[in-house]
Amino acid sequence: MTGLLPALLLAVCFTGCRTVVETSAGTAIRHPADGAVMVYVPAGAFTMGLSEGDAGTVAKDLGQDGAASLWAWEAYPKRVLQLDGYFIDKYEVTVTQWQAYAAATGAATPNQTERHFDTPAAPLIPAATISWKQAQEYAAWAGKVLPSEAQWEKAARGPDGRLYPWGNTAPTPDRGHFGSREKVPDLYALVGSYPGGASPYGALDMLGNQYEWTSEWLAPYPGNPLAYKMDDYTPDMNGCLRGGSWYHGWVGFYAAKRFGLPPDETHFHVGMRTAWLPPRDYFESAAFRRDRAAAKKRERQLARIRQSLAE
Ligand SMILES: [Ca+2]
Repeated sequence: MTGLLPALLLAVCFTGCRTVVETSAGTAIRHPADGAVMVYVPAGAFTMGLSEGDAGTVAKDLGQDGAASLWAWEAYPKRVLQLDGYFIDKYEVTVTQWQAYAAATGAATPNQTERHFDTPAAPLIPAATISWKQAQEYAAWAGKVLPSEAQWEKAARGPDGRLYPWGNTAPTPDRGHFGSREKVPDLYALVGSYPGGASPYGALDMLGNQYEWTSEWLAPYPGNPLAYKMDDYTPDMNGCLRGGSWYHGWVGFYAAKRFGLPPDETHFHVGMRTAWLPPRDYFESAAFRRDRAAAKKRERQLARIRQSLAE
């Protein structure tokens, strides 16, 4: 059967030898429900979390005194997990997407988002001031989910245990909306402004710009020898966010970074992105071909918008 499939499709044999057809890493689609460009993260193993050695390296890279300054104990231990394949938004959810959602459902519009509805930059402005519940409701409306922590982290760092989306070199200003170690930026950036920070799947702004809600409560990972350090703020007290933010600066710009906020709390540097598990047979369907073509078209539109804003 493999020989009959288009080149982009791969037949993969998993446990029990159920043959699953999927596409290659980073293949982009446009999701028909919310118009998001999404990239594919293939099934398979990835390395999650940090060793204490990794944490020391990250602390040095980020100019921090040590792993404790990063609260890096939240990311212990380092281990290998298996995940099914999924799509994840290439960009943080934007004001234009939130506007369509609000128009379709009557959902509340965060003030910070509403202010930007009419600007030409709206398709590139990250939606902000979103609570955990609002993020969950948006994802459900689109027929998607918030990424689990593992899905978020694999999308950010790929299968090979790298510390940052681009590899193992310290963050630099071309990799994300980081500001400097001495001064954070004054505001978010337009989504996708830092192609040099792309993850192995092409996802952008995984580090920096807005914080991104996951589907999970912040809790110690199984086997964490320093789990007691999280006793005061876990379990089921804080929803977990990922990726650091432009406002919180250089303590958060590593792929394994975790952060928590109470479910009802949000801030101007809190946004989201969604994940989607395609139905069985999606990759052999006309819908897949349609969504892939739509992604190419949408990327050209976004490039034109970006260019016109720069002129
Ligand atoms: Ca982000």
